[in-house]
This record gives sequence, C-alpha cells and structure tokens, in this order.
Amino acid sequence: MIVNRNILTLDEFTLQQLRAFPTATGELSSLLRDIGLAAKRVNVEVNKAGLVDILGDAGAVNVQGEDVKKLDIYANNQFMGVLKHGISCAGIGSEELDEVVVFDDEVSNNSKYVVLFDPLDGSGNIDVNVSIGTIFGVYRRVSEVGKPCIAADFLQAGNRQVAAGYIVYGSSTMLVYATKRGVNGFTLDPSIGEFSLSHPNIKCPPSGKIYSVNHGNFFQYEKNVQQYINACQKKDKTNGGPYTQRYIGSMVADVHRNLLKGGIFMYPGTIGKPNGKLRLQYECNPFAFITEIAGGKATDGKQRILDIVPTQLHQRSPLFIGSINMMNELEEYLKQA
Ligand code: AHM
Repeated sequence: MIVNRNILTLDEFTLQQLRAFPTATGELSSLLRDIGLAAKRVNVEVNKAGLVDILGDAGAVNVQGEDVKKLDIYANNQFMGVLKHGISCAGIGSEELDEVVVFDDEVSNNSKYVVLFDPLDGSGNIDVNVSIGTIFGVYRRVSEVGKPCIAADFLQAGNRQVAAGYIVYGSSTMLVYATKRGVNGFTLDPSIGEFSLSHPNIKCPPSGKIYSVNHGNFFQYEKNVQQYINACQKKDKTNGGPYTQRYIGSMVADVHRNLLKGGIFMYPGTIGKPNGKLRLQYECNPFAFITEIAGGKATDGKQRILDIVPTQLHQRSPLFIGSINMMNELEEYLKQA
C-alpha cells in the first residue's frame, strides 16, 4: 500500500503549528492530542452501539463482571480521564456533571487550561445509528497557575476561548478544531488509527441554501423568527433560493454540514423555554468560535454568542449560527418591531 506522506496527522499538524511560536510550551498541542485519543476510544464504542442489545444494555453486567456504562457516561469518563492524566488541563466542566471537576494534583495545578465539553451530543440519536458528536472549548485559566483552578475559570465569555472543536461520529469520524489561526478538519483513518488532515483551512461559504431548525416548534417561536422561516421557504431563484430544510437533531452533524456547505442553524427560544435548549458553555460557545474563525457568525438573536458572560455552568442560550450573509438577513428580520 502506498502511504501518502503529504497528509499530516493531527499530532504532526499541531506540532507544526507550535513551531510558529518559539515561546509556546506545547501544552495546547498536548491537550489536543489527549482529546484526539479520547475521541478514538469513544469512536470504537459508538461503532459498537448497535450491538448493545446483543452484548448487554446499560445497567447490565458485562463478561468481565463490570457494569456496562451508558455511552454518554463512557464518553464523559474518557474525555475527563485523558485530560486529568495529561499535562495541560487544570479542570473540566461537562454536560454530564452537575459541578466542575478540579483535578488538584501537582501537574494539573501547573496547567494553564481548563476545558468545557459535551461528551456525547445528540445522544438521543445513538439508538437509530444517526451521527452524534463531542463538543469542546478550551480556556486559559484566570486563576493563578500553580494552584487549583476555580469556578471563575469556567465562567468566561466565549471570546476568551483559545481553541474549540468537535468530533462528529458519522459515516467517517472527523475531528475539527479552531484556534485564532484557522479551522482545520481531520478524518480518522481507521487503517492506521490516526486523525489525518483532510479539510485544511475550512471557510464557511458566505451564503448557502440550507436552513436547519426544528419545525415542530414553529408556533412556539417569536413572530420575527417565524417570519424569517417563512422567508426561507419562499426563496426562489430571484433571491438566492430555493432553500432546503435539513435538521438531523444532532447539533454537531447539523452545524458541521452547514459549516462546509453554507447554511444557517437555529435553535430559538420558545414560549415555554425562552432560552431554548442548547447550553451556552459547551454547545453554543465552541461552535460560535469555530464558525466566526471560519468567516461566519453566531448570535443569540440579540447579541454575539461569544460576548455573553455566563453566570452558571449549565446555562442555556438561543442560538442562530451560520453563513455570514444568511445571518445578516436573519438579523434584519429579528430587528423588526
Ligand atoms: P442532548 O444534549 O440531549 O443531546 O440535546 C442536544 C441536541 C442537539 O444536538 C440538537 O441540535 C438538539 O438537541 C435537538 O433538539 P430538538 O429535538 O428539540 O430539536
């Protein structure tokens, strides 16, 4: 077999990026490698998810006599484990855990980053073999390095992320991450077990033809949002259409598709849930960071997602995100009285 040595692996790529910064310590590269390792482990289990009924359901006991963990708990433990044992992370916040986890050991206390993540987003789709994902955002801590990290490290505005990314466990498994230098995508090559650079320097097309929203909630949305959705349905050749509605119900897959093809994803507030469903810290912020670096835009309908200063670890936010021209048009509708 001929191996294409022009294709960089995730590790090779992050090390190359590191060389551009002579004073860099390598902590971020190391952290991304840790996340890549956890992603590979989770990928193996996600691929076996359909066999759960054969091998034993969550809560059952496996052949080694251990409890069979639910996949989202498994994913949480994998990401938390690699970050705890790595050299770059002082603590984590996770969708699966009520409180942040402060690692508080000598190596971790001397690490400069904290990570917020959703270990398995869209987990309702596992049973039906539909793409799911992991989302993460990396922040430089505001607390003193050398001591345990503190709550304030996890309550920073999204614009303070130094990196953010996601893994989509789909027909291929991809890891996409952004730093201020750009967005790059890596596809897992199962033959060598490495993420390989497949989508260098991702740019979100300024316009697209896809809009993604849960239409079932249509009458729960505020009037301006309804009007924009109606406008999407009325698009034709004369005004950039026709548009296509695509909604998987797995945010990672929906936003990933729109990022590559151009489009807009919306999870607006509803009458019953004015802040919508998605979590600011580990769902909206990482995608807002990635999308902005790729040339797109993300708001909660009133302000830039990345400027919201969180007050709670698990707070929710409406989300509108995608191609710049589509977002600008949406904002015209949202401005109307
Ligand atoms: P989860 O955290 O329970 O997995 O929910 C998050 C998911 C997102 O991936 C997706 O965009 C959204 O929920 C879909 O919600 P809905 O079914 O209300 O449209």
